[in-house]
Amino acid sequence: MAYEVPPLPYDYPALEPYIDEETMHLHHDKHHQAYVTAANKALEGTEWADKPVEEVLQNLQSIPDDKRNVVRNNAGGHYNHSLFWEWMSPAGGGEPDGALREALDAAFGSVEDFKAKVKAAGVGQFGSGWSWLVHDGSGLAVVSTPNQDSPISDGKTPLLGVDVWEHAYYLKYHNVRPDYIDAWWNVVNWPKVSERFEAAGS
Ligand code: MN3
Repeated sequence: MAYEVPPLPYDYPALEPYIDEETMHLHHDKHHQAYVTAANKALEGTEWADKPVEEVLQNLQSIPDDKRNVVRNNAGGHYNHSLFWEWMSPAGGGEPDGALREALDAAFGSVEDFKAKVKAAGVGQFGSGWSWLVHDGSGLAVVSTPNQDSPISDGKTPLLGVDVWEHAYYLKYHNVRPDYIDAWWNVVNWPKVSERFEAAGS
């Protein structure tokens, strides 16, 4: 079945004032839709057309040469954004707790240190990309990727990701990516991060 943009799990203005309504409309309805449309077009008629997007991204080397880049970018865009909407919530913010908090403290020293690392990776990503908390099979790590490259293609499980493409913040934060990342923590859906952390078998 062709991919579809999942509905937002909250209303477009729900993340105000941190993420503005117009950005959410453009980001979800236009940008995410464009990735889905292009991914479906590229995969149509191939053996990968009906595969879960995770499986496609874990097997990019098997995608036909003439389609690999467009699939990497657009199936990646679909997967990353489908998660991104769920990593935010109008009830978000605050602090992680439970096993996730213990693991963040153990891996990074403190939640504050962890946030600083995610911010540094996001600010340091030249051009478009993402900053991530991943489980890399042995433990937690913060990594960045360019474009729509997803950690899942490198055998890592993304537990949390912040989109640092200009389309994610430019209307409200203009060129000031660090302010966007600082504000973004106010909408982070920690229970969703915990759920993925526990599912990663940590
Ligand atoms: Mn985006």
